Amino acid sequence: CVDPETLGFIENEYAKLKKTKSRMLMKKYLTKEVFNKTKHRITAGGATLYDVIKSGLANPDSSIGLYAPDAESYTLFHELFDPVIDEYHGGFGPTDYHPGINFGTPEALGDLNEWGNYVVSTRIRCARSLEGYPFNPLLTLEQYAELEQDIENALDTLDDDLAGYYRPLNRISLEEQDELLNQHFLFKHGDRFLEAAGACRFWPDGRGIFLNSDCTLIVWINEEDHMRIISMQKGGNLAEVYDRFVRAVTALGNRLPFSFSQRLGFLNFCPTNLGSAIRASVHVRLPMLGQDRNILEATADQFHLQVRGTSGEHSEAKDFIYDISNRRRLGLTEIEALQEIKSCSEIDNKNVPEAT
Ligand code: ADP
Ligand code: CIR
Repeated sequence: CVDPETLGFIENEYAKLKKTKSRMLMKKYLTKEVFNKTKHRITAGGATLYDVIKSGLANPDSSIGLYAPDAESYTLFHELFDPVIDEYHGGFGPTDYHPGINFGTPEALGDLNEWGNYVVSTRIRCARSLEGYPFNPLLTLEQYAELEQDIENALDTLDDDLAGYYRPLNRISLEEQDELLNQHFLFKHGDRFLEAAGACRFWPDGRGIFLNSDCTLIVWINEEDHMRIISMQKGGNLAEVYDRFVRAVTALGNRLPFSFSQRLGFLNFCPTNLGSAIRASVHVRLPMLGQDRNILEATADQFHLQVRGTSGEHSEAKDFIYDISNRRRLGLTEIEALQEIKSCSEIDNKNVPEAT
């Protein structure tokens, strides 16, 4: 049970939240009833309701506004997480179970540019956390170092086209970080949603990036999650990108104990990154549809797709290049998550104006 001082603080923050204008899902589902049920609780690792909602409290423009400081938060604060998860993943009720792992057949996905050169580049990533460790806000400096070492050891075993090397962030100059960011390889620094969630402590220690020799397999360590495993390349060859992704995730999963729950699949820091935790995205130039982002988002929504800008989440589109990806990651298998983006390319290719 939280102490009286913390409880008073949480009640005060909740009163402020009620007066704030925001469409975030955390606010929508943190009703008075849910608040009163959960405000006294604290996980074994020390996470309170305040820790769970503090990113949303600081950023009313959040879309979700909710993070799990540890795996236990998903069950201890289930009255709040369940409806947010249900809405974000497009129908995943409190008694639903994530299906088993099924990577399917990569070759069947083909090339998205079969009908014309619309897709600039293709990227598939998943989030993974390691069992036995909390997520970012509760990690100690020693745990950051342990995680970094264990993951680096596993990365060292990758071979053939997957082989590469790991670079700790604190040994990459700021100029080079900028260059890697502009190439869309490296994560950004100072994300205010993560900062407010308490996820950037000890930065840049414990963080880093692994790149294979042709920069088509990338692994981020301890950014938003313990691991982000990314396969990417120019063009629209979804089959090639996914094949590399599956091989890398499988090889690393054979070496590392990924945090997994029967109900919620792979467990990660943000409730959007559960289940398969896969985001398959294309950078695609949309000079017509992209003129009005609201219309584009409404259109994408019909196909369970999400729109981001050219530099990722919470960014603008440059030269009408948008990042379009599957929105749902939980309640569908890996190959079904890929089908979300694949089937969209098959809708009516003949009527889509070609990029110039
Ligand atoms: P994620 O949560 O998947 O890591 P972000 O929105 O934070 O996504 O984006 C991370 C980086 O990946 C950004 O630099 C973004 O521009 C880049 N990115 C995403 N999709 C693609 C793509 N299809 N091609 C090239 N870069 C991409
Ligand atoms: C937010 O709530 O907007 C941020 N914490 C990020 C949420 C995850 N991203 C997403 O669904 N686009």
